[in-house]
Amino acid sequence: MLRILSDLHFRDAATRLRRLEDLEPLLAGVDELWLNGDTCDNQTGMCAADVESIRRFFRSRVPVVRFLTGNHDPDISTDHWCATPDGRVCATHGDAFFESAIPWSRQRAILDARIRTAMSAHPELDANTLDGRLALHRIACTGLPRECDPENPSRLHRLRRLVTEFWPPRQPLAMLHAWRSLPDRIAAVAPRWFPRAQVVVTGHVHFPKVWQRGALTVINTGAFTGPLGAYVVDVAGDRVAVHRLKLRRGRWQLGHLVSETQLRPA
Ligand SMILES: [Mn+2]
Repeated sequence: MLRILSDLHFRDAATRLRRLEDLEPLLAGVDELWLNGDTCDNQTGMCAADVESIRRFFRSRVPVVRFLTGNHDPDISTDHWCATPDGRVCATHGDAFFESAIPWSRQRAILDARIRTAMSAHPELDANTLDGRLALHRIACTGLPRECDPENPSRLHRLRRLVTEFWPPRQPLAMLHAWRSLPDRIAAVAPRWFPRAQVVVTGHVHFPKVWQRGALTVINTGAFTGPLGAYVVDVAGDRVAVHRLKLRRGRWQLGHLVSETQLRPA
């Protein structure tokens, strides 16, 4: 069985994932695991050995682990998206569907400038292709310092973070707009970017939800931070199941079934 998780934001003061060991109930019996970006924030206060210990944790428990990059861990690997061998299920963190990568961010202007710089430095990267867009975003996000220290657990700092995320109000509005427009954005590029996909899985916007757009199912797995919680996606044979994740006695487990998709023959 293939399992897909995203946005663990491990070590972030705002994540509900306290210890990686708390994920163990979700790793038992899994043949392949895709961690679909923002597994951690490796651009702020994390050394290479810290990231390596995260990799080791998952690799010692699951036979095949793919660490897909996100905007907060843009160089955790060189895998920016992946697909099952038949191409019917595809996953990428989600920033590729937005020209500005993180349109709701306070750092959007800085990020836009960094993306433009990356485009002039790498004219061979075409922002209209999946690989080109993702490569440009990863170059722009690598080394981008955060405004706040994600690991600082003090109340005052977390309050400051909350303010930087929700003020000015343009930000929460842009976040809502990004979330609402996500399935249509994916449906618009899927024929070119994921031509055989029946299911596209993303994270990034931190709002868990399943949408149907014609024959395409779009799944957002939410996040371990924030109030809205997370989904997990399981692919076994022709069945794609989405469950809510719940924390029970400090351990992460499958909650109720949210949706089920039967894949058509490839
Ligand atoms: Mn995230």
